Amino acid sequence: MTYELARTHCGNLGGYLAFPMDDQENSFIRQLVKAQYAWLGGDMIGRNGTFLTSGSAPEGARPIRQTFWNTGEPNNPINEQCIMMIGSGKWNDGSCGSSYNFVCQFPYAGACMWLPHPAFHDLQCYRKA
Ligand SMILES: [Ca+2]
Repeated sequence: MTYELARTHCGNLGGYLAFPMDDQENSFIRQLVKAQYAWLGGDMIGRNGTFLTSGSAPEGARPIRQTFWNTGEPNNPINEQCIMMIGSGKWNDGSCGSSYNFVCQFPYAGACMWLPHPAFHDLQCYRKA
């Protein structure tokens, strides 16, 4: 899905597009998406060059504490305003309209029991500790 569709989809499930706030969470999401590209819940849409978390989290948009940009990234604030994880677990600023896998994060226990949703087999579940 595109970034916005992934974000909306996670919201409709009662969660939000997962965003790692530290190395442990980044490694965890990397394990879920394996070597595939995946959207993370961070973007600079409507902002002037500042990446924040997506704002779909219960806390709203938050500053990004720790970044894991790949070498040379972020490199395109005009056309690449959404954060994605590449296979290595590093981040890239990607084009928001591109379709990638994604991980939904849920702020409550038990959310993963019926996931992945059969209609969205790319969807992974991340139950926040
Ligand atoms: Ca880029």
